[in-house]
Amino acid sequence: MPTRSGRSVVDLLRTGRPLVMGVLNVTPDSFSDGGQFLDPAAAIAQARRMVAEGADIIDIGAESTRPYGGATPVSAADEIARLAPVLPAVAALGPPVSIDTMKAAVADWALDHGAALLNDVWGLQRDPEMARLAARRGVPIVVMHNRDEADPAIDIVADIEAFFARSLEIADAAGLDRSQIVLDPGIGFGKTPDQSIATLAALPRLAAFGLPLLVGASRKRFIAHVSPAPPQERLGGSLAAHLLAVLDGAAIVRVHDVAPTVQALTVAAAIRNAR
Ligand code: HH2
Repeated sequence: MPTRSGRSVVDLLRTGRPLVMGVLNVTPDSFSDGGQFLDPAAAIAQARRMVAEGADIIDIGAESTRPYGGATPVSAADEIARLAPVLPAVAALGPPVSIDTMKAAVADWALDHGAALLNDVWGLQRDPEMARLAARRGVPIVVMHNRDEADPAIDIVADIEAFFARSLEIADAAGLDRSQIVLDPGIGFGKTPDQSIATLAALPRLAAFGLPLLVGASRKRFIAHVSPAPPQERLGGSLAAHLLAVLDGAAIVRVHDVAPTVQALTVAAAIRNAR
C-alpha cells in the first residue's frame, strides 16, 4: 500500500538500509514517556520532529503495552478516541504510519485513516481477526513475540521460535502473504532482563526464518539491569543494542530517540563502507 510519501513499507525494506521507526505514545501510562504526548498538538509536534530527524516510519500507540506490567486496559472506542485527532495528521506528514494495537477493530479504523503498517504485540495470537484483517487489507504487519509472564526457567529463544512458527501457521491459514510479515522478538515482553539480552544475542538464529526482523530495545529494563539508570537515561544502552542488532541484520529498529539513532547508524554505515 503506497503512503503519502509514495513509498510503501515493503519498498523501504527492499532498500536494504536499516529503517528507524520512531515511537509516538498517545497514552497516559507508557513506561518511559507516559502522558508526554497525550495532548494531540504535542503528539503531532513530536511526530513532526521525529520525521525531521530522519524517522522512516512513525509507530503510533494509544494503549500502553507496559512490557513490565501495570497497563490499564483501554477499550477500542477509547483507543480510537485518542488516535482520531492525531493519526490522520501524522499520516499527512509523509512517512508511513504504523499502528501499535492488539485489537483488529482499532487496526481497521487506523487503516481507514492513513496507517500503512500494523504492529501487533501479540503476534496474531490474541485477536483472531488480526491476521484476516491484514490479509484482506493487503498491509504489512509486525508479528511480535509475547508471553503473559516471564519464566526464567525456559529457553527463551526456543520459545520465540515456537511462537513465530505458530504465528506463521495462523498467517498462512488467513491467506496472509509472507512478504507482508516482519518478525519481532519482543524485547522486554514476558522476558527477564537476562532473557532479553539472550534474545538480542540470538538475532542471527531468528534471521533463519528468512523474514525481516524488527528490534525494539529502546529504554528497556534490561539496559538498567547491566547499567543502572531510569528509563529516560538509557539512550547509551539503547544505541548499543540497536547498533548491534543492525549489525546482526535487523531491518527496523523501534526507538524513542530518533536523531541519535540516525546519527549512530549513519556513522556506523560510513565506517563499514570505508572498509
Ligand atoms: N515495545 C513497546 C511497545 N510496542 N512494538 C513492537 N513491535 N516492538 C516492541 O519492542 C514494542 C512495541 C514498549 O515500548 P513503549 O511503546 O515505549 O511503551 P508502552 O508499551 O508502555 O507504551
